[in-house]
Amino acid sequence: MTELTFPARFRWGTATAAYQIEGAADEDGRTPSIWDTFSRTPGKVRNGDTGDIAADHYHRMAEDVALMKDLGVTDYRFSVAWPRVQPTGRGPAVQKGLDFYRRLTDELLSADIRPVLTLYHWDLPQELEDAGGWPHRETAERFAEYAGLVADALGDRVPTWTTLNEPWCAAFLGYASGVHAPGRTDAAASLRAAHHLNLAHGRAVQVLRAALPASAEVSLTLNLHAVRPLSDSAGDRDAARRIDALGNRVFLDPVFHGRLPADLVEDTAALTDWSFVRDGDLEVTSAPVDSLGINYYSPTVVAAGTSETPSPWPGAERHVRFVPAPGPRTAMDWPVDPEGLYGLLTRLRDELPGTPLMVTENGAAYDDYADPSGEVHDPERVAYLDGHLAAVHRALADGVDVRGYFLWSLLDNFEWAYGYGKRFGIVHVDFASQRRTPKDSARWYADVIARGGLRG
Ligand code: GBH
Repeated sequence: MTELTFPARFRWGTATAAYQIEGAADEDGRTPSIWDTFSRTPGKVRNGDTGDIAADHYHRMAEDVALMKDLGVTDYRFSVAWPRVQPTGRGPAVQKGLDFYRRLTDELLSADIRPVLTLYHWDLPQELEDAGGWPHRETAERFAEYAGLVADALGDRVPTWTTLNEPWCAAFLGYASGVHAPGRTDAAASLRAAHHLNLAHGRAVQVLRAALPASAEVSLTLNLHAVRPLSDSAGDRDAARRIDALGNRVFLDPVFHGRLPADLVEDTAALTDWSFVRDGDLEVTSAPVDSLGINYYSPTVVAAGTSETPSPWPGAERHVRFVPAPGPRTAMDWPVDPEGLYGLLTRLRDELPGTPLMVTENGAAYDDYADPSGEVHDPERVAYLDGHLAAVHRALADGVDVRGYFLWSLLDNFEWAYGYGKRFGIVHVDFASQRRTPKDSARWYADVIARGGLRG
């Protein structure tokens, strides 16, 4: 079989997020974020797990960078914990918090790994939630100020900046279905949150452009939904249109086209008149970015019907039924379907010509097996990753400008509402001893990077 070779300059990365790996929740001036509050609230996270210690990355950062160096990755995508840098979400930066990220980026640069920094991966300072959170307009301005603090401190050493990770999850899992922090179930508030996240992104882009060197790349990451109607019926196609609006265009249109999707405004009219979108906002949300990051795990199949409330799909509950996609499943029970990734990439090639794309997350949770010698085997994860990278290769061959791929995740970590029970790492973490053991998938990825492609 022929090898699937990737472009010589393709970026091969791994990804993590602050709250999922760092631990040290009360150290060096860090105060609670909404995820500390949420995870410490009984019943919110499986098994009562919290990020208090997580993978203890705050104290093991150098060891973790060394692991990546062994893998041969070219890039590392991490997030900065807002409550470490600006604990109350207001006022000056905490030097010790910034120092950690300065040491991390220096360690990466000396390992010849490019730092890709995300400003917000869901850990809003609790004080800002107490003041109203993302449904409150001022939070966007607070975020822009925080972005400026981080840019002033790290702008000389970080080449790639991402404003938000998955605002869909922040808005709709956080404020509509309530399965993520802060756990609110207010459909109308979640739509305000979505707009204010777009506004926060745009304001941060403006601040970053002013603070960073001209060579810096500024981006955002969306968890886009590969939506498919169950059948070609008008009702099923309408369901797919609604979920495309609420899952994709609610962010893509304001950010890339400076407009709100007209059908979304109509679909949600019973919840809001969207008057929180003020004159000039859509110019801010569409401040030009240098690329778009896409996180993809599994496809979404929908049909005409109804779904349970509270749901993360405000206004769609009486029109849309979610249909389990066929085929194999991961340990999250998410369907495995690389075609969904291929479909998203080719769609974006057509809809956003000239915008370079990055797969900023892709990966899978599986139970892995340690053999008596201590080696950790995860054949399903290798198959999942191989299939999805083959889809990326096919997209490249079809003219999609995909610049890189970040595997989620480097380490087993705190999987949000699922706690430590779900493992996405290519490096196993024993959470009692904090021992790291690269899995078979880590060796497989190192081999892919070394040969610059798949064995075909
Ligand atoms: C990402 O979110 C996060 O950025 C990351 O922190 C996290 O650890 C990682 O993924 C793994 O979860 O109902 O079966 O159709 C993922 C966002 C949104 C993806 C909900 C799966 C539902 C799948 N997820 N979606 S399904």
